[in-house]
Amino acid sequence: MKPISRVAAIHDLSGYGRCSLSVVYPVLSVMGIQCCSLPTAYLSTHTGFEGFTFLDMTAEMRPAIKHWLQRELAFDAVYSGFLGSVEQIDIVCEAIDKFKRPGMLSIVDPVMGDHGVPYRTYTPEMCTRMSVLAGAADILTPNLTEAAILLGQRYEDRPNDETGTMQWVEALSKNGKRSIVLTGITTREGQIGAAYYDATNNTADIHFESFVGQEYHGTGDLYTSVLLGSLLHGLPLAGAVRAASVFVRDCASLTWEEGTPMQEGVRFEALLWKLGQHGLDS
Ligand code: PXL
Repeated sequence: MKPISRVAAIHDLSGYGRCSLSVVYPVLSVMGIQCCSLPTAYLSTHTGFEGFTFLDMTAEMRPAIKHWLQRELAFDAVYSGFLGSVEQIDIVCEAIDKFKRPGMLSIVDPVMGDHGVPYRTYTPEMCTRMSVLAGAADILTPNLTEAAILLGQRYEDRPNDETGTMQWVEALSKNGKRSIVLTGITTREGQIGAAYYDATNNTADIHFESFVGQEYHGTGDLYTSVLLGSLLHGLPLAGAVRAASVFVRDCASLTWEEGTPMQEGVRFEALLWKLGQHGLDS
């Protein structure tokens, strides 16, 4: 049997609302991957609900990393998402640096906002500094809002055709130095796409799936978790993009049919078994 892959997952824990660790953990686990969490914050719900509580975990993070290093834990990937303070950007950079070893993947989801609007806890300083963390990533998975912030462009000036989209992907890749998966591409009627560049084999394309109903909270976390799980199972980036796109489409479709409100996130639980098949196959 293949040795188990292990991921250091640096995200918030939102008690209610299906995002971040509440999504990352089940997805990686069902894919047969060990998930070790380093929570950036605890929130009663994600930031899309009124009145959420927010406990910043910054003070706990360096001691936790130190302990992991003392234990000589080795990770196949360091995977970061929603961060709770500007200092955490440096902490994640340090973690990537300290856990770096041949074959270790750093995958950074530069979570900052959606539809041109930063999330409520993200300060302008955090958004500016996020480009430092992006610089440490082997794979960066922004949506169009985050891509605009990283490129210093206005969201209103986002590309509206495939040529322009690929120019943004190229600019994000810093001359082909890192792989990019740019999500939420809506250049085709009734479809949603992910534009990608694979720095390991210099290939780029856009993968489209049918767009069902509406967008849901936490789909970015679901998407990147399936992407990472697939990569750790040995799929090339193109195959991982396909796997993540198909799974998120299936979950969104089920959620739409059930009429679940968008704040609740996508109903992935009912379909997790599909990812389990993938884990057992390899
Ligand atoms: O899915 C991104 C995300 C992660 N964590 C928190 C959020 C959001 C998006 O709203 O609020 C707390």
